[in-house]
Amino acid sequence: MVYIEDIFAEEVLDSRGNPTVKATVILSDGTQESAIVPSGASTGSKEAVELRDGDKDRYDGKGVLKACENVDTILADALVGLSPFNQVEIDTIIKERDATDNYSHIGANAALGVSMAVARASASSLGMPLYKYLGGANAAILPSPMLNIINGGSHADNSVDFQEYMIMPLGFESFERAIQAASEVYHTLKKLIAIDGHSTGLGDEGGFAPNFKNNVEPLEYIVEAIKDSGYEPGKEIAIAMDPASSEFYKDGKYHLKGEDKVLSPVEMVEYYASLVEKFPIVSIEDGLAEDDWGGWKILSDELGDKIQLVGDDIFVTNYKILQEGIDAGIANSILIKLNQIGTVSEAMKTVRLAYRNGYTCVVSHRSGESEDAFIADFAVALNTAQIKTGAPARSERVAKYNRLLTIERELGFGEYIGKTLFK
Ligand code: 2PG
Ligand code: MG
Repeated sequence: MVYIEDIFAEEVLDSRGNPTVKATVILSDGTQESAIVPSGASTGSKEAVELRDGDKDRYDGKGVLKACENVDTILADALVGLSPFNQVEIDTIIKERDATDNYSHIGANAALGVSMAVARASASSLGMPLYKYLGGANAAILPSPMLNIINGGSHADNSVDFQEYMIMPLGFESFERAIQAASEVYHTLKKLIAIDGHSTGLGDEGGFAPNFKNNVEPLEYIVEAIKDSGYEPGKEIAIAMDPASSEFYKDGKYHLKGEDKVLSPVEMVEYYASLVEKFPIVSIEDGLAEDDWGGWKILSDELGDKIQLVGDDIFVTNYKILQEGIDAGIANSILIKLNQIGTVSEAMKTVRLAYRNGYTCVVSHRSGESEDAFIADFAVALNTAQIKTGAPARSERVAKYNRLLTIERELGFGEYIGKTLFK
């Protein structure tokens, strides 16, 4: 019987140069696998707690030595000797050892590192790719990517209020062909913004981050870039946005500094409705703020039958909060970020709840990432059919797309269903 022989963690760096947890699991059959935890910048207030040392002498307080120690002691004590093959049992024990409802004791970074590393070690021990271990014979759908090609908000130092302008290459027969199209549009966009004298410097997720004159101009550039690359906007390549509006919501209003506007929730919904009229937008994430449930209801009633409305900060991958959203008729989709909830099987539980209620799921990276491509396998395993993991540039983003290219080739009969995702 294979059992967990050792668990330990070390402090490594994420894509922003901040410390993060790398957890390693060793099994009795000699298998050794690791996982690196990502980290967000525009975080929802109800996310599971990422434990930081707070010691200002190291990494401005962002060290994670305490979280690593919790892996080496609390989690190793609890899990060594157990079979790695029951992920729910492993994750339940991790949760019990924390004994809070938001991982504020051991840290969600400690919890998730171990949870992911146990899953990966199990797959490896059984000689299976991770997506097959997590999803079995049913893992079949290659997700349609949302590629963030213009960055703003708290992911860039520019004038753009909205955090993410993404393209979705939907009208293709394979993931490989879809990524080719996305990469071509990315390069065309670079040329277009350079010709106009804009900076081609990149934001945290690999998208361009120039100072545009307002929040609409990026959409105009993207449509142009799609056309100039020889693709049809809307039909072959659509647009998705994540304004991450909790970041510019204050005292019940939305403050668009880049446009010198202060909008009420109703006006903000009208703003989005007019964008949806003019541009081939199929999905808006966090259009309204996590505390603005009233506004979210208006947004859902107004646009919910036209486009996908993804809840990120508002749901934080939490099944209890998602259930409240479902009951209130809010959104029709949820962003799935493993570190928002703390363990692999809890994220799976949220996905199951979403599916049962007709909500779509978008598996997502964080703005602080690493070479770890766990979420690529996770998206295929759960057949979420959508993933957002940044621009087709910068290794921590590309690692996920490259992994999906490999999975598609390996599966042979994988399905790419972009054409049927949106009406
Ligand atoms: C988001 C994410 C990822 P962050 O808002 O959806 O793009 O950003 O990781 O900073 O929360
Ligand atoms: Mg978001």
